[in-house]
Amino acid sequence: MTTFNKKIALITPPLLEDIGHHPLFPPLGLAYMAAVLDQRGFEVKIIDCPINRYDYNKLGSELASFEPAIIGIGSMTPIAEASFQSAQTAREVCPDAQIIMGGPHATFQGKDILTTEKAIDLIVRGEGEETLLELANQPLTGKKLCDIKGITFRKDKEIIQTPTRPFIENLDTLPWPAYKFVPIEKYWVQGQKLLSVITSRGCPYQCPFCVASQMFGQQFRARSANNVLKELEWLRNEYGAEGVAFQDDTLTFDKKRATDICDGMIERKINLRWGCGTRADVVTKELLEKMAKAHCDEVMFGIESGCERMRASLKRGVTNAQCENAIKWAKDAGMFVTVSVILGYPGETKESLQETLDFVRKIEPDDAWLCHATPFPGTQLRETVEKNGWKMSENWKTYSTMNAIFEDPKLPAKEIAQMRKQFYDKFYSVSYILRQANKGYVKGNIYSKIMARTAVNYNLWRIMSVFHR
Ligand code: B12
Ligand code: SF4
Repeated sequence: MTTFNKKIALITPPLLEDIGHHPLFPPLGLAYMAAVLDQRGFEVKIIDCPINRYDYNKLGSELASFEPAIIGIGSMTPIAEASFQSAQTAREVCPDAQIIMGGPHATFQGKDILTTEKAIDLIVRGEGEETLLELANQPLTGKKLCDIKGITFRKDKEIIQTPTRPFIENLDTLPWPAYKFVPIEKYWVQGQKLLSVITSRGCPYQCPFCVASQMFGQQFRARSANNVLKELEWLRNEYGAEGVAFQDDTLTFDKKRATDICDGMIERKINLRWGCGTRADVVTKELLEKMAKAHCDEVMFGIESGCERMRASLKRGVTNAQCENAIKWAKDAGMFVTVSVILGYPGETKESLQETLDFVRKIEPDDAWLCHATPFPGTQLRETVEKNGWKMSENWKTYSTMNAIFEDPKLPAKEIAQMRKQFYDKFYSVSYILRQANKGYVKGNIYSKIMARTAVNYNLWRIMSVFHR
């Protein structure tokens, strides 16, 4: 029988020091691939640098002692530089390993990455489970790289892109994420053990600022309610989860399935607090009430604009009235409601921006993410900015949605940033702090607790910056 090195390391790169950080969530994508590889007899190690506070030296020593045959690295655009640096570290300590990069950034930038990043051998595009397994099995099957779908690789001086791999049709066939390889005891939010779950992939909408449908397909592929409920019970019983964050793009796209999940959570007394994101046009009052009954205490709506003209450019197909209704229903049901908004999309004017900010103020969400329109690789937005010949940042670190990335000659980036700041200066008011403190400390909503503190810190920072001018 042929024996070969079956060790595979999967890496989330160390944190970049000079960019803002989100709360850390377990690396679901890596945990899914680890589960598939583990099931097929591979020896897997996830090196989760951010949560362990590993730097490149520690990453190097972890890799050197494991001696993997394959090293897989995840990538999101703002942390691309950390992924590249991780690849260099990996190449230094494991010169013979095959170094693979996957995730949303690599999927759309494969050719450029392979041109400049010599430490990286190969890119996996889109869904990784089946492709990585095929690559891992290569010593056994002898399959040539050009016969493996969904990859981009270097061959002599050429860069070869194989055909796109069909998406996994039945997500119930996937094993649940192998959290046993992740230090999940470290993923606590406000003293609550919060794990991530994803119940669907793919998005039928085509929002021009988003890569969801290019990454995971235009068809909404969903796990069955029963499969999801069993995973929730497993997370609670096996890992002591107290809450879960549903990472679906649009959890309630199929309202019947969402209702079945909620009914199951109630009937089976799953008792996990949870949050999710969705669109205002795929919820009803009844569904939101049921979600609250099933312990949903946070919902995020991508409303994107308050100006109907801009929302049409953003291809949202949702009206202000639908947004207002959904937010009211969710708040009435007792949930913490976040809205996300895109500022400065091509066609935006000072007036449309003001209309959006006024709309957000009017609907009074518990939190508002005001994101600068960001031309991520693979988006139609990037194509538009390129076609218009506008100045655009190529420094991936700036792609956090907190900064303007391109300069629309009709609406200076500086002006957008100023209006954004003015919005937050007013939004995090004393009455906001009192409202969130009441919802958080009296009624027990953890998101409100976090926001009460965030708003206090924001105001302290504003006061301090006056003295430091
Ligand atoms: C959870 C989440 C986060 C979490 C944590 C992410 C984490 N720990 O994985 C937080 C809150 C930190 C976050 C932040 C941001 N996020 Co985010 N996030 C998500 C979300 C909702 C789910 C990710 C997930 O778990 N997916 C499920 C798993 C199964 O998919 P996956 O992670 O992509 O992994 C699969 C493949 O990509 C591939 N793969 C991934 N890594 C690797 C590695 C190898 C070696 C291989 C072979 C394959 C492979 O195989 C995996 C299995 O199929 C996605 C949307 C989505 N539906 O995916 C957006 C998404 C990834 N985020 C996005 C964005 C824009 C951001 C932010 C920039 C902006 C923002 N305001 O939120 C910040 C940037 C953070 C930073 N500093 O880098 C974009 C990515 C765009 C891009 N080019 O990078 C996405 C795709 C949303 C979208 N539709 O536009 N995010
Ligand atoms: S923003 Fe949401 S609805 Fe639009 S394409 Fe992306 S995931 Fe789909």
